[in-house]
Amino acid sequence: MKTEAAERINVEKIREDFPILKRKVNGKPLVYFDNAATSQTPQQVIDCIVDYYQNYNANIHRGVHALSQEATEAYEKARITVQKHFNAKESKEIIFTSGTTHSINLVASGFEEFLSDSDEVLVSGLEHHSNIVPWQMLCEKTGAKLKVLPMTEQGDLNMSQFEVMLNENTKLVMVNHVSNALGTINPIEEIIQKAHEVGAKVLVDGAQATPHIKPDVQALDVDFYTCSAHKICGPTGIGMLYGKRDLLEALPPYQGGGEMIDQVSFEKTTYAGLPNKFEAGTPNICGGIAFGRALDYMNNIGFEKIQAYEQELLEYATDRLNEFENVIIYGTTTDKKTAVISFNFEGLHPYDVGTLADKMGIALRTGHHCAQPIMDFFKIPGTIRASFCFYNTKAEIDLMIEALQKANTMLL
Ligand code: 7TS
Repeated sequence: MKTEAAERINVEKIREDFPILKRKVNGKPLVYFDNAATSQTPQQVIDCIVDYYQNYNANIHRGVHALSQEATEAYEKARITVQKHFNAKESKEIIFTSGTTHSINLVASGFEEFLSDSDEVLVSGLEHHSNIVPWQMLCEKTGAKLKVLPMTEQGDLNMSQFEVMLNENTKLVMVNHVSNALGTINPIEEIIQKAHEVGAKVLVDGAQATPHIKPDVQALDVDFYTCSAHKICGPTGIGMLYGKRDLLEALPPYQGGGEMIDQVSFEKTTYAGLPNKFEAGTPNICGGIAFGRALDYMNNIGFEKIQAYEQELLEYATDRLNEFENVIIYGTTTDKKTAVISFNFEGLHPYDVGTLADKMGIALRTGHHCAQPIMDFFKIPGTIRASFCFYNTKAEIDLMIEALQKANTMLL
C-alpha cells in the first residue's frame, strides 16, 4: 500500500530520472543508502552537463565571443538560482566554491587577521572534520582558544552549556545544521541569536541539511552558510559559501590570480568586488551551471514533500531496525532528525556488516564518517550508517533488513 507522502512525491516516476538506480551490484539490484556521502544524479542534471560540453563550453567573464557570453550568462544565472534558493539578499553574497570544505577554509583563513590570543572560537562537538580542523589551524596561527560545545548521549548539543560558554571574547561560533554522523538537526536559530547577543559571528555548515531542508539565510540571520552540490543531486567539485555582504567585503581574498583582481601592477594590485574577489582562476563553470539545475530539479519536487516522505522512510527503517535484539542506534534525539540512521550490532564490527551488505547490493557507509570525536564520545570505532534520499523506498529498506539479518546469522 502506498502512503500519502509517497503518492504525493511519486517515487516510481522520480526513480526513472536516476539511471544509476537501474544498475546491479554483485548481481543484485543496487540499494543505495549512502546518500549522506553523495547523492545520485538525475538525468536532467546529466543532460545539463552534456549540453554544456556539447554546445557552449568556453571560459567566462573574459571573451566577447558568443560561446563565452553564453557560458557567462548560464553561470551567473545559476548564481541567481542559488541566491533565490537560499533567499540571500544579493547574488554577490553567493560565492561558488569547490564545496563545503573549501567554503569553511575560505572563511577560517580570512579570519586570521582579525583574531588574537585573547579571542575564543566555539565549535560544536557534533562536527564533521571539515568544520573542526580549519578552526584548529586558525587557532594555532592566531593563538585564539578553541572551545568545544559538548554533546549529549542522545546526540544533541548540550544547549544549557552553550550560554555558559559564550562570553564577550567569543568571536566565532561554528555548528552544522545537521550532523552527518547522527542526523541530528541542531537548534541553529537559537545558536545564532545567542551568539549574536555577545557579538560573535556564526558559520553554519549546511552540507547535510541542504538535501532535506530549504534554509532561508535572511530569516536565520546567519553570517555564513555552506553547502556541497554533490549532496543535492549536483556534481562533485562545486558548492557555495553564503556570507553577509559586509562580512565578505571585510574578509581578505583567499587565493590570488585571474578573475579576482581589479587592477594589477608590480607596485600595487587592487581586488575585484564580490563575488569575483573569492573566485580566483577559471571556476568550475559547468559545475556551477549543473548546481543550479540540480536545485531546480529538487525544487520541482518540493522540499516539503521530500521531507515528509523521508521522515516516513526514517520511521519505517528505525522500526524495522529495532526488530533486532542486538541493535544499538546512535542519535536518538527527541527533536527532529533527518533521514540518517547510525547503528551497530552488539558483537559485530561495522566494517564486516558493511562488507557483507555490499555483497548483497546494499550500499551502506561504515566507519567514523569523518566525525571521530563523536565516535570517541560513544567509545566506538565507527558505526554503520544508512542515509536515505527521496528516491529510496520502503521495499529497499526491507532488502537492507534482509541483508542485515543474513549478516547477523553469518557473523554472530
Ligand atoms: N560537513 C558535513 C556536515 C559533511 O557531512 C561533509 C561531508 C562535509 C562537511 C564535507 O563536504 P565536502 O563536500 O566538502 O567533502 N560528509 C560526508 C559524509 O558524511 N560521508 O562522506 C562525506
